Amino acid sequence: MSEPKPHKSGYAAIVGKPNAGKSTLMNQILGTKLSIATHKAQTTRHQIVGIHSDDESQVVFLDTPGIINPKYELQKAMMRFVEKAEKDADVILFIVDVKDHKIPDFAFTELKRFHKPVILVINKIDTVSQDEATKKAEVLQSKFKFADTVFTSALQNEGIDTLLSSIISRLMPGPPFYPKDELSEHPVRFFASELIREQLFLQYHEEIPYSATVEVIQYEEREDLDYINAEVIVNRTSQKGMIIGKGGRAIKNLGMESRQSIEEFIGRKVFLDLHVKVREKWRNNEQMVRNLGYRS
Ligand SMILES: Nc1nc2c(ncn2[C@@H]2O[C@H](COP(=O)(O)OP(=O)(O)OP(=O)(O)O)[C@@H](O)[C@H]2O)c(=O)[nH]1
Ligand SMILES: [Mg+2]
Repeated sequence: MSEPKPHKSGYAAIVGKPNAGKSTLMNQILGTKLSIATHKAQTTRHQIVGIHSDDESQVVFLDTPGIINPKYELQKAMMRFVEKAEKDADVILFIVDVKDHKIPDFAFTELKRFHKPVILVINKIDTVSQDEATKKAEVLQSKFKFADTVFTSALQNEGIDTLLSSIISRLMPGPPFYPKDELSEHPVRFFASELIREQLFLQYHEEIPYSATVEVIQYEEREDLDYINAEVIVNRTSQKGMIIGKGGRAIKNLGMESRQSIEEFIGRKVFLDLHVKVREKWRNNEQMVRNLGYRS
């Protein structure tokens, strides 16, 4: 009789440029929408933990903000999350949009610092021919010694199983870090604030989503519903009016869509009390950025 395989566990950091599909990929692996994902770049601002378990393994995924050259304190905090995830990881997934021809050299310099196995994930293969995807991989392979290359469409669930096997094959034997039925470690109020932020990205334009953040002031599980009191915080007074909109129409819509998506996420009725507050230049203030939950 053959020996049973030892249980394996470890951390996998998902890194790459904004909009490469990191959050969509993690959601697809987990089979649930845990990390907000939109068509706009820089949607993710934190390190989002997503846990994939089966009988023989547990992979703790760390979704991260897209790698950028930070210009203000919020972006600096976002890059600290990326660095922390890379430090904590056993395996790094470097995800690239197959159509993105501008991968900066500093991305490879960063990867080299950690001396960890890096899997190249060529994503969005549904948008190009196979030939084009292969060529893209060859160009990137000439710049860094990847442990493996996997082709995926996070959106259409292609290549996901292959990627998972590649990650697990690189993990060491070890017990699970979390109970096997756990999907994440963030409190429900965090997800509520993220889902409101997702609606800010979907419903507002230009600087607004990038200037705003959301703070849940009160979260109360009542008998019949969850009561949530949340604040949308903006950078400048003029942005407050834009969030509210003519006759309060915009914020009404924001509240309605946010409530529905939170209800879908928690599977319970929600009462959402939403307000707007101005905190002058919060984005540029290290202390305020930290106090608003962006600390690693
Ligand atoms: N066609 C196609 N689109 C994809 C694929 N994966 C992700 N997308 C889309 O790309 C956009 C960005 O996806 P996200 O998952 O938010 O990307 P991200 O890398 O997490 O972005 P940031 O959090 O901003 O760094 C969304 O509109 C996704 O639907 C894919 O495989 N194919
Ligand atoms: Mg993301």
